[in-house]
Amino acid sequence: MLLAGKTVIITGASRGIGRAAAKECARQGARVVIGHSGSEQGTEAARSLIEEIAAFDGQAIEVGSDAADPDTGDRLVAGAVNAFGSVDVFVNNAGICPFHSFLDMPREVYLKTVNTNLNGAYFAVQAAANQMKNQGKGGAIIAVSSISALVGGGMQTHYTPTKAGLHSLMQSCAIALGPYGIRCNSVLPGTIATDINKDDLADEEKLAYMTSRTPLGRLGEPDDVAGPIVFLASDMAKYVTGASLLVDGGLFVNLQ
Ligand code: NAD
Ligand code: RM4
Repeated sequence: MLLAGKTVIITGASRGIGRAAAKECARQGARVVIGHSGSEQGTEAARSLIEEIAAFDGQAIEVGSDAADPDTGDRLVAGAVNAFGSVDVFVNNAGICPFHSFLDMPREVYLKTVNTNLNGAYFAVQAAANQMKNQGKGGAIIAVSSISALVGGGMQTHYTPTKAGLHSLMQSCAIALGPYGIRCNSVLPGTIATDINKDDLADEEKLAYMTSRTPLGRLGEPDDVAGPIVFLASDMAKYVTGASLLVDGGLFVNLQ
């Protein structure tokens, strides 16, 4: 029960990495706020997650609000405070990666990616941090960045800068929020099989290539990222701030 008594907000928690993290946080005793886009599909998925969590006597609520909207952070914090009375952990996970070539990148695809992955995240982190500061007992903020914060990627010129941005945001927020006991870290997943890359990895050659580049010999699963998120959220990591944790099966270090 590493997170007993804590309230955890996770954005993009209706599926993929966010869903696995939400479930593990609840298993570890946290009360969870499931952030999702507010679409019909997102709402349905969030409700099914609440049921899964309730099945082991965990507590969760859902808040639907577009991650790109600068007001979403305020809505998530209000939802958490109304339901559970506090915000102790904020996990910024929502993200998109509509794979596209650079020279003909449509402006709207670029702007949607940056607004969803980074601009909305900035204001959400700010909202969560202000709530934690006002509570006066510290907290933990975790950004789901990526291995792509450190290296470039084909068809990802719009995406990798957002992941580098989140990584950098956590470093600077660690300085800004350290005096309030609020720790800020990022996890850098490698290639995790989820909806975000389902089409990209439907190409069997690409799938075999990414798998062969990974020393642990397999792609990641959402659950592989949940433990590291719980660790950074928990008091086990009480002196860890401004750090980033690769969760990539060794992909990053595998030059040759
Ligand atoms: P996913 O597509 O399964 O999940 C993305 C989540 O973000 C979903 O819950 C989705 O509803 C939510 N989301 C998307 N747009 C949103 C919006 N406008 N408003 C609110 N929510 C929105 O993919 P995933 O792999 O679980 O991605 C989660 C995070 O992990 C992303 O930030 C992604 O960049 C990051 N990541 C993924 C991988 C990977 O290989 N899968 C690797 C590194 C980092
Ligand atoms: C990650 C990384 C993965 C890719 C996903 C979409 O950050 O680049 O390889 O599949 O994004």
